[in-house]
Amino acid sequence: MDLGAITKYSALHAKPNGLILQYGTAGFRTKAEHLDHVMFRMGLLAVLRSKQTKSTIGVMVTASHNPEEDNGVKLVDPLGEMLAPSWEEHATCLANAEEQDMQRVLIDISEKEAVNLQQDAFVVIGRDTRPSSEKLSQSVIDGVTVLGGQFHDYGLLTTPQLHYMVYCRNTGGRYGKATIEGYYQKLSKAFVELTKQASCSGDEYRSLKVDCANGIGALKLREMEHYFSQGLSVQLFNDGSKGKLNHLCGADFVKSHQKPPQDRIVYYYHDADGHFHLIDGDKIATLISSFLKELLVEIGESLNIGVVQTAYANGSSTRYLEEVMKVPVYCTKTGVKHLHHKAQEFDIGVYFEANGHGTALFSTAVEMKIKQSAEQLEDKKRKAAKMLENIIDLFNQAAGDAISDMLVIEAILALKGLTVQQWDALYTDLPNRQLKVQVADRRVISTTDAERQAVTPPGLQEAINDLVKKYKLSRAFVRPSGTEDVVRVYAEADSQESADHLAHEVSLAVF
Ligand code: NG1
Repeated sequence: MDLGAITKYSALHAKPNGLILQYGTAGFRTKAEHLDHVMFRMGLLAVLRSKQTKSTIGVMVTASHNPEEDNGVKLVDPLGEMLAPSWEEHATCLANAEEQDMQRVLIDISEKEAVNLQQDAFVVIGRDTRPSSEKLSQSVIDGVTVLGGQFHDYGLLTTPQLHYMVYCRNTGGRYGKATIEGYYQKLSKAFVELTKQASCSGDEYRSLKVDCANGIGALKLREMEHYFSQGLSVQLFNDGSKGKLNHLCGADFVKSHQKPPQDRIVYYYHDADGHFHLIDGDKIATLISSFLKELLVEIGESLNIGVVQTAYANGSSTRYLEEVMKVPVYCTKTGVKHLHHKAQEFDIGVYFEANGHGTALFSTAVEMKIKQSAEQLEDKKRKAAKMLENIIDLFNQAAGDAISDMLVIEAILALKGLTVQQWDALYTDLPNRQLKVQVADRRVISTTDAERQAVTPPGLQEAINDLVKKYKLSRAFVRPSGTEDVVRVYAEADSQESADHLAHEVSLAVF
């Protein structure tokens, strides 16, 4: 380690005195102007993690659904997963070290993790379209180079695309080519193969209107459009040409306000009475897991499928999956890293957060078995195995990916001949309400049981229990957000009015 160079460069990315940040649900997030030092230091940390794992590590500069003025950064581990929890702690320590202590913390981490400093390091970097992102990703690069790491800057990418690149690079190209064309080609080839087998074709192909939240999705979907132009037509809304990022649009806005964006979103419709129907992550998990189960029955394979949700999953979806579809359901803490980890325990793990983040994971043994079946079986069984093989390719198994999920859903709807309304009718959501509450210090609230029970402050859980008892089919919980400075309140009950009242009453109990 060239300590002199680190000190010199660190001073150019100095930490504002006293600023404390935490590596949360999705890395660090706060106002962009407070993040320069964090970016530089995450560049340093990525090099250490790369040396330790002898693998390529990713650094993504984004604050996804947060307001445009915010920014953030997260590290991507070797198989495209989120950073390991012990390294999240190192990230928090490094980001919060005052200037004079930074070197010592860096050395402490290297020693604790037995990092061989002579080992080569390689880091790949991606960023979203926020005005602050380019400069901040330059600070990451400064951190990488000062510790002697090599890097490749992909520039503008969606987060799941960067996860895909990391996964490809660390699996010797078996998963796909680590280029943007490689990503587009892999997904579009699988999509075209799958939809060829749908009974409706030609003029009947579907046309989708996509809410791009005025962000990176617009850019990347536009690049990808011509790869699958046969079979699906997409029209982009909130494409960044006029509106502001995530302002009155985007999945988070639609899910938390339960109303349409100023323009459009993927998967909602208005019924004959003009009512708004959102098809959320829970419905997506249901569609996908039932389709995969049907294919397995067709092939004659009995594999273990599990669905992973969070406490925000609608109670009706959990009941439907368990009781009607007979699929086991598991609940984890919020944040895709927790769901991803749990989903890895199954032959086929389908995980979705209610807000639509998610994907399906297939064990290596399953992938091999299905490949063999697609070659060896006959007729209908072979067709089903081929379909499953393609659908496996269409999922981004490195991370939940809206573009890949959209193509999976479109292919399943086409193959099953289902309309969005028929899909939505699988079960009826219990009315629910989500609220954000501003408190002096959200860390006073701690939780257990996959965030469904509050442990502190004392008395809070008892108060919630008493409120919940007043309503039918009700459930409520509170937890501190890991991405915003708020406490989130969730309530569910037999009517919208009851869900609204319960959420309101619980939010008063939080103060
Ligand atoms: P927090 O702010 O920790 O609730 C939010 C979402 C998560 C996940 C992350 C990352 C809700 C209730 N929470 O986390 O599901 O998407 O952001 O973007 O939607």
